[in-house]
Amino acid sequence: MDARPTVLLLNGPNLNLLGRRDPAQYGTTTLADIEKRLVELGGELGVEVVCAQSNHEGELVDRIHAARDLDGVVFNPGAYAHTSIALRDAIDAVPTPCVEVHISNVHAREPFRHVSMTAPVMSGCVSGCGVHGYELALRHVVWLIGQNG
Ligand code: DHK
Repeated sequence: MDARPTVLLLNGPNLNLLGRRDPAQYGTTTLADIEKRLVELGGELGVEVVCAQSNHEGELVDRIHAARDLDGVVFNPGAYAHTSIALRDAIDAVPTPCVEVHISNVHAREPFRHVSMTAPVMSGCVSGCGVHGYELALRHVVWLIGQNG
């Protein structure tokens, strides 16, 4: 039986296109590469990383609700970070620590990206560190699990 804590790596809309989408902003690493690396890093840090991506707000809400039974979440909500009160409320409703990731520096981009609906209910935020931000977020989630456990 696997008693390791479980962390969900969740990616929102358009992040399935990573590697092909606007490489100047998001780089050339694919989502499959990121997921593989996080599963590997999770192994090194003693957690199991499970991965999901959806382009649909309601499905992301359902994934966050289901994360109630998990130990942590690393979440890039994509554009929904800037618009979704539903996702904000879902994260707020679930006690599992959730860390927000943005690959790009959203504060250096268009004004509509400067606001995050979800950030105030997150256990931390990483923005502008490229895909390395996912690793930073996972390390922070694992640290939080250690604090809470
Ligand atoms: C990803 C997106 O899809 C955008 O809508 C956000 C974020 C930024 C990122 O940097 O990972 O504005």
